[in-house]
Amino acid sequence: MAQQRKDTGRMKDKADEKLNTNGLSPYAAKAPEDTRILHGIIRKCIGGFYYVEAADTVYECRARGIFRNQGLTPVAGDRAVISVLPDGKGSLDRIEERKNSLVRPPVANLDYLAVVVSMAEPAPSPLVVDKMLALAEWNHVEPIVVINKIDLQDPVEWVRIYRRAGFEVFSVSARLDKSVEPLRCFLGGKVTAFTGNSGVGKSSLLNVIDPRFSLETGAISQKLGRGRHTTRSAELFPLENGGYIVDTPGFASLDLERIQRIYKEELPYCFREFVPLLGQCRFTSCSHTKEAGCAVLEAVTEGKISPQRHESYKAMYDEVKDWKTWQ
Ligand SMILES: Nc1nc2c(ncn2[C@@H]2O[C@H](COP(=O)(O)OP(=O)(O)O)[C@@H](O)[C@H]2O)c(=O)[nH]1
Ligand SMILES: [Mg+2]
Ligand SMILES: [Zn+2]
Repeated sequence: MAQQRKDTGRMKDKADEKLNTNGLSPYAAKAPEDTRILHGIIRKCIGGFYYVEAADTVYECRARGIFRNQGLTPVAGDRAVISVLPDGKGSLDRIEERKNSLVRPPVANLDYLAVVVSMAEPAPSPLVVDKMLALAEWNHVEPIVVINKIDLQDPVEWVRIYRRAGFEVFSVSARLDKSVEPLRCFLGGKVTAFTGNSGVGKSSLLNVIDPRFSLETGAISQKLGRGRHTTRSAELFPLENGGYIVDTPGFASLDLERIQRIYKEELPYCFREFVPLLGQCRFTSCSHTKEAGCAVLEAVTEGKISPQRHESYKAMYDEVKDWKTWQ
């Protein structure tokens, strides 16, 4: 209550400011005393409206012109300050500085990016997984690895590789509710986006994590067609045990050029198990792909770094090696 009164006061000051400059208060007809200033989180953006959850209510808000002027696009996950008029209409006034953000899906302030991979149907692609993990690292989002469909294939080797590399790993099956329990607990109170190839079971898993989701899975989502599915904007779904989940549509390609440029100088830092070794190679310009005296290659030989991870690194290095930071 005290907070509200204070904020209303600030609003009035703002109105007075305007009054001094153009002689007309923009709030004159809107009873500023009744405008409530609230802090919340953007749940989704649709058709120019922002749906902001604040004080247990979701308000439909229009963004102020200031965002367009600043070239800033608020996205789901943004912490927002809104003002709500007595009729319930809201305006998105400001967003807080972001802790991190992703371009695909457009979402901000993630605690985790859950990279989902299936042990079979479709068979797992190490390169796809490692690219997604690297993109998360590059964007300062903590990645976790979720290995699904363990009812079809033993995940032990994958679990070993990714735990060893330093990731939190969950092996689950959307067909075995109990297997999902540790993951469900882990996600409580956090904001997590799920990503991974189409068909790995993202939507199925989310439906197990929280049955209220009732997301379309498998055949149904295929039938709706790629167009509709991929253009859908990101949305934060609240979890029963606190926090939010973002289900993202599957992607067609993981072309770094189109998604996000990671330069060759930055790439080794996107493989977390390489980081402690960087600076220990014989040559300062070491690309960690073939050089003599490379500390990363030595670690691969000694079995400290997984060859599967290093193969992905080399493939990504090939993709980015000709990009120049000044281009
Ligand atoms: N055997 C098995 N099938 C699964 C599992 N999880 C999902 N599926 C199936 O895999 C297909 C794709 O699942 P879906 O959730 O739509 O994948 P998404 O594209 O990643 O959202 C569907 O036919 C699901 O029934 C699992 O753990 N085990
Ligand atoms: Mg899906
Ligand atoms: Zn090296």
